[in-house]
Amino acid sequence: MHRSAHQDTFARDNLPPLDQWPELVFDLPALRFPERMNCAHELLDRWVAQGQGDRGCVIGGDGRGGELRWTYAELQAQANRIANVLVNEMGVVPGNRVLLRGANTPQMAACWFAVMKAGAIAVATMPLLRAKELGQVIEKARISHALCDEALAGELETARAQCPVLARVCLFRSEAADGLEALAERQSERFDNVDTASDDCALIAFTSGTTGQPKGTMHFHRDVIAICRCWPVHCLRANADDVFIGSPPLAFTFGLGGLVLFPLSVGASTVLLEKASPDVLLPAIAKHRATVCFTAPTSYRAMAAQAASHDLASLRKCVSAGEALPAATRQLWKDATGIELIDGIGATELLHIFISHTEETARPGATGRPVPGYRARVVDDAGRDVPAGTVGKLAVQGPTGCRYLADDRQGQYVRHGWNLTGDAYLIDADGYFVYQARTDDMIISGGYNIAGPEVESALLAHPAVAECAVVGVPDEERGQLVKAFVVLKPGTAGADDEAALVKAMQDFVKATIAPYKYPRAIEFRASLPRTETGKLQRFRLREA
Ligand code: 3UK
Repeated sequence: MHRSAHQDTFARDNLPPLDQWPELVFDLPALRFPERMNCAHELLDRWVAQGQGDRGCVIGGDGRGGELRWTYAELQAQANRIANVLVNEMGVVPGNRVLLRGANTPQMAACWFAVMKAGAIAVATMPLLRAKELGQVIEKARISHALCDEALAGELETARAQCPVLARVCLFRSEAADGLEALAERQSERFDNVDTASDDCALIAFTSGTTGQPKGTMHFHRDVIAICRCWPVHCLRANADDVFIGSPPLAFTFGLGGLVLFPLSVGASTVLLEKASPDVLLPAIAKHRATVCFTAPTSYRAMAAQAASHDLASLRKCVSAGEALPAATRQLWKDATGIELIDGIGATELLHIFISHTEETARPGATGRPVPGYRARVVDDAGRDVPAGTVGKLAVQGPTGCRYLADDRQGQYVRHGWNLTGDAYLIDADGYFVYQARTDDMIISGGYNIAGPEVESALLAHPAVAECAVVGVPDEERGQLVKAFVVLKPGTAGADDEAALVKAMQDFVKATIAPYKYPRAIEFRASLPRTETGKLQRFRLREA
């Protein structure tokens, strides 16, 4: 490791032992990193230094119902002022952890860059987290400072009462005399970035995992740049004229990459929306003439149904991640907009997407092939490659990889130097990786292995199905029974005769995939339980 710029050595002290790290591979010329590197320079300051400071950079709400539009120079000035507040007013020293809490806004992005510039470590948290969960994160990452959107201050104040380690909180998007805007106003718009080592920790991202204590994943300055040089360059292929937009929170690395890092890495602009449900995202795409969209499969499905009433002609690239993309959803979006979705599997542990494809190489039902810079295999329990067409565990290596902050579960995610994502996959005859299920979501019924998402894909093609989830529920005779939870489209004909609808859906599935996979039980629901990152919470349906 290189000489750290961190005075507070907590992050380095709590990395997993080296022999538990995944093997890191830097196989592309673009992945040879210098010893010193601050990612804020690469993504933000560099453009201003190159005379591009007047280019549009970030657009979003100002917190008072108006709109902010910052150029690269303006975002830099704001980030510099906030970095000065962190250092001069709040006493942040390099290596301190700074909690960031807010909806997606320009000011939230400025705070993130300020933390990078100050050589501190950003811990962005999901807006919906409650005091109890915030407290776990604060304790686990020993967070001493926080920048928090005033609108979300309540839960943080409650958490703080239980967490003496959190010494200083400053509220942003605030009119208060001691609010961040007032403090930043008094600071210089110049700041000399802390000269971090490329392997100094830049962020700790907590997993959106649904069970147990949250896990913090540690990523370095060079990791932030590494992800910008892999998937965006080889799969997304955006450019400086693009306008990015989308829904994932910046606290979710899918959102951080897609809505901040990737646009800025190519000199493009980005629209940050505080709320980005399908009914908000659609008009926002039209209003901002957005060209690149990031959201989850279910959001594309919902937007496809309403696409005709919006002008989406500006869109040229649409990215789906977070959950498997059903072939039916890919088709719906293509029919509605003419756009072939780019699917990609990413993980918080690997920071971003590692298997994906371009529009030209998209294959319905498959996630794609390893992104240049990454390698992937499908292995059995002993870590040996399984033959093509056989389901096994996905194993990945690349320039980024899993390093849990002081966590025994490191050994579960990293085995023999490979990251095991917890996904069951197969590789088809052409080398495409085909998602099956989360390994713990595979259904074993009557001796058959059944992947819930495959049954979901089949059901989703039924005209009455808006959303669905398929899980295994305990069954005396079969071990597990395939059960579907279905949300009907509004105004479905025949919805009053449930038995007939169930039978029709079962027959529909049997006609599309192997009949033994059909859902023997179907329950209708008004909605399905999801995480803030849009993931289906299958465990909650199994418990029900
Ligand atoms: C699942 C997918 C099938 C898969 C993420 C893009 O989702 C992200 O990170 P998380 O840590 O979850 C990781 C897990 O989510 N998954 C994600 N994408 C897909 N399954 N097809 C997909 N396209 O189980 C994976 O192990 O929340 C996604 C970028 C950054 C991310 N953090």
